[in-house]
Amino acid sequence: MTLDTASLELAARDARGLAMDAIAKCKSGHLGLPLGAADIGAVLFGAAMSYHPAEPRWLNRDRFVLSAGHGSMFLYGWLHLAGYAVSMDDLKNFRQLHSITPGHPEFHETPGVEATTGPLGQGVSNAVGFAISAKMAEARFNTPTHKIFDHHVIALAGDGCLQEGVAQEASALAGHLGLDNLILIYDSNNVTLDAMAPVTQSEDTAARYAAYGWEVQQVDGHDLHEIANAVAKAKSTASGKPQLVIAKTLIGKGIPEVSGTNKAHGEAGVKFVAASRKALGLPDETFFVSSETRAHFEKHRAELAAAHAAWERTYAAWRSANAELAKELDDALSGKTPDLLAAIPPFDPSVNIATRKAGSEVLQPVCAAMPLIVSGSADLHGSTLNYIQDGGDFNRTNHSGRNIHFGIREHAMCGIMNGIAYDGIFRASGATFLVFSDYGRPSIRIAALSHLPTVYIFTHDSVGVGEDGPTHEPVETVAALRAIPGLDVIRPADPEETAGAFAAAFQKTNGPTMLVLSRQNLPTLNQIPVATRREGVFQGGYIAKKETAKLEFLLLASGSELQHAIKAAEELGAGARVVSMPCFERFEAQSADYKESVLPKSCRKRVSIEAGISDPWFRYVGLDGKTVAIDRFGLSAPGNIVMEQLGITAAKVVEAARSL
Ligand SMILES: Cc1ncc(C[n+]2csc(CCOP(=O)(O)OP(=O)(O)O)c2C)c(N)n1
Repeated sequence: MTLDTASLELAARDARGLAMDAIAKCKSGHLGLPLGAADIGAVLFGAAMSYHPAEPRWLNRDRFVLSAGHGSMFLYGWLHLAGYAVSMDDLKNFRQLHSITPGHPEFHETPGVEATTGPLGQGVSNAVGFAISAKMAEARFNTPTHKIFDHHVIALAGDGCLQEGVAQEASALAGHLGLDNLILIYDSNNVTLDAMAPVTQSEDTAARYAAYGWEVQQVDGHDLHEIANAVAKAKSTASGKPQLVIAKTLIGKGIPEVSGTNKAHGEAGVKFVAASRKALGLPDETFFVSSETRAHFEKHRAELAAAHAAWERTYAAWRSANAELAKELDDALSGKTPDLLAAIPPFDPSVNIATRKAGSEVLQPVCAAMPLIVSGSADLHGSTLNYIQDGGDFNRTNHSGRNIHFGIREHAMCGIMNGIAYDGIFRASGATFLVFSDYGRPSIRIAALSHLPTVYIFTHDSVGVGEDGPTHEPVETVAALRAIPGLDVIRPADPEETAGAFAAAFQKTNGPTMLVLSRQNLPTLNQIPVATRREGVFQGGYIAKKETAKLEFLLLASGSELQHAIKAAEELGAGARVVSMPCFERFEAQSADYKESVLPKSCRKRVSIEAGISDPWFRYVGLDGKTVAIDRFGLSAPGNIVMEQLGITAAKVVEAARSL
């Protein structure tokens, strides 16, 4: 690659200036990375990466993930210079209300931002997800005549990201899967936040990644040629290995008073900005970009546009030769989903099966109707039962497989699912035991924040797990998940509610859904019509058994406890109504009239039953009502005995109702 080093050096200087000015203006942010990694940015955006600013979501662009999200001004500065719709005013509004330049990069907010990053390590797992998505897209959509996907995924991560467990899990899996389309650039500056990095790390990162099965290069992160050569080599590798480029950098380069130390990390360098700008040769005018830098990017954009246009021709030819595949891709990108309930046959009413088993049966027609769903498990497919029967396994030699074996890496699984979802082509679902959702929670939270339509098929949902005991019995878990804004938590009661739950989850395109499924068998609730159970889930709460006299009691339940509420209502008599509440979030989204029709305010004698902590239910039972719940950890014994011991019975509901 011939490199216009003079222009790129100037561009790096201008990017440093923009970061200094934006951070000085708002008096907050992180100077260290944007200054230290400016030369890397110049090579990536000014020469090495393939992208098209006029179409930020161009299908075959190289994906760039700033895993070290605290260095957000790095990304905003380079997106601006590259020609994305990030204006100088946007840079001036860094970290201000409703700006498109928020404190940390947020997906959906800024053109060119591929992922929400800031919680360290997440971006590395996202990048692995992007790389898996790319491999799957190549396998599914490329043909011998037309290659429409052949892009790379490039992530920039610091010491903090690489220290995090999620990155370690994801990196190990990337090596195992041989994701040679992934390039991780390690901004190795020997500094973290509190101190110099050696205070907290002494491992040999090159050896660690080599041991994971990566190819490792080391460069001077300020030498444009070295960086460019390393990226070019990484892009053209035939090793079948993911690529780590360790770039040795000076954090805060350009502000000598703080550079190379942990003082450079945040905004401490701001007070030296005026002198530093001068020393870099920047004029007094702030938010300055030289005409040479503008000219460089104009020329570069024209080259990129030519490459994009060439790809467009291939793409058009591919579309006309592969109408069905093109429609499949269009539907995926536009979030079009079929009517899934119509695709799921009704269950035999005589079965008594666990909702995880019902889920397994529902998943098959759902995946037939939506061919781009992928389903993974953290080494528990045998228990979570979310294996796509005719889907094959995704592995280093089969990129068409729809079942992903994540290994015992729950956090990485959830982060990788986010990466697949950011890419927007495949629908990511993943599974483990519900109690281990805590291991993936940071990524689940980001899926909700970023409106990603990920689907978690998490089983073994209560103390009904039984013999494995309290370590494996969720008690506070469902409540804690309900606390995440935008996450639909659906806990179905029987096979037909499970059908509704899966359909609702995969038809939702603007946020994640947690399916909470039982390990133990449950009765099929045939006294409620099939359509009521299925469609009731979409509304989140519905009348499962209507009173036949004046309304006296409202009994609310979710999942495996709905059977007890129904039994209790039979004992309490004609004035008792049972409300199934599989999903609080969906119920809250209904109209006030609908909610009132299900839970009339006039009825204050309310009892809830759920095999979990009582807290979430006070919202519905109010000050006058009672909860039948488990406000302690579980027990190691057969599940039915644990339930009985902890008072999750119809008798307790009757007792609570009669005490009101
Ligand atoms: C999960 C998580 N923990 C803590 C933080 C707070 N934090 C932000 S940056 C940082 C230090 C990062 O060090 P490094 O990756 O080396 O970045 P650099 O100092 O080079 O900018 C910390 C602890 C965070 N953003 N995410």
